[in-house]
Amino acid sequence: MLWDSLLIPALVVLGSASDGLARPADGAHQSRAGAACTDPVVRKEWRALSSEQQSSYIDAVKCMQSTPGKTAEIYSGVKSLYDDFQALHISQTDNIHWVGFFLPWHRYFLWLYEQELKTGCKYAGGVPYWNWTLDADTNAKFLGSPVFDPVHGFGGNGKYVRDTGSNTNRRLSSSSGLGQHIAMAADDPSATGGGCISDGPFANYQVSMGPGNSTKYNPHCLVRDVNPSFARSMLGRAENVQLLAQPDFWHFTRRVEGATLGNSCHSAGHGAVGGRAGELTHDGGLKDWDARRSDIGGPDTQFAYPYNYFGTSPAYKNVTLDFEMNLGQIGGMKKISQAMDTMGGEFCYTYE
Ligand SMILES: [Cu+2]
Repeated sequence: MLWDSLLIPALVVLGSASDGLARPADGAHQSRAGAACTDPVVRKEWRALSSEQQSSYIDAVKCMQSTPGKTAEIYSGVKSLYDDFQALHISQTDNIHWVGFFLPWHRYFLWLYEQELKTGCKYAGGVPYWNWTLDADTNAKFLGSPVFDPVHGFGGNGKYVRDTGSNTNRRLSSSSGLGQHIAMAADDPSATGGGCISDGPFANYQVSMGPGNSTKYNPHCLVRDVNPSFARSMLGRAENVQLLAQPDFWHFTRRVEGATLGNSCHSAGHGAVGGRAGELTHDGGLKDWDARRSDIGGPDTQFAYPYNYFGTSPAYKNVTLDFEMNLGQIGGMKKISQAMDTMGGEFCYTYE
């Protein structure tokens, strides 16, 4: 299982430093459509990076957060390049989850973010990812994950806030079903934080938009609410084995998102870290490659069959490889077929 971690609105994105990755100066590793991808960018697990590489990545994220964005005329909340991506995700939130293109959309989204790190913040290399199965064995281990390290990571938990039942810090106050879904976990009595974070490189970061689906400017502190019990339930090795045992893409993506809006590694990624807001995506591997690269399935409409979250008959079609995904002003329209191969089309990256 290859994991990449993208924590969009209020958290931080794991991406990478490339100091240790020798790349041709001419950028030949970048695949253009039709060009062979012979020297892919390597996305590495956070703890596989040197401390210099970790710092280099954190610096690049801070650069994204302090460089003017490109979509401020469309979204009043956009103040930075980082906000461009928050706004893009917010604007698409109710279209891109519990659909057949959940994973390819987020794959493209993360790749666009990786490209902006390079072009906007002089950063080369791949976004790091978080293999949370290494941390989800025990509560102590999860709370002590290197990802939360205040010096060599993204900083730790928010201050503890008692859940009074109306505390918005403990509830992802979204109007969508997704928000309600995550709130189930965020109300868990084993939640340990919920308040503004107070350490690490993003302690004073002001989140520009949200909570929920608003793209209006609403600066507020960055909140985390680490929930190790929730993490252990869906982010451990046992669930990973189950994910990889799925027979095809459709079964796999349903399990990633939660087939009946129950817990899943997707919701656990939100609920075990974010509290009020957070986002995680995954690149998965199932069958042999030839079968996998053309295997897609699921509805084009959020919460349509088999989820039927709002009833049994929303109008929908099943997606095919020709389905066009909306990556907004940053990425435009992309066919699912363009997102099936991390070393084909515009993509040229791999994981280790
Ligand atoms: Cu998402």
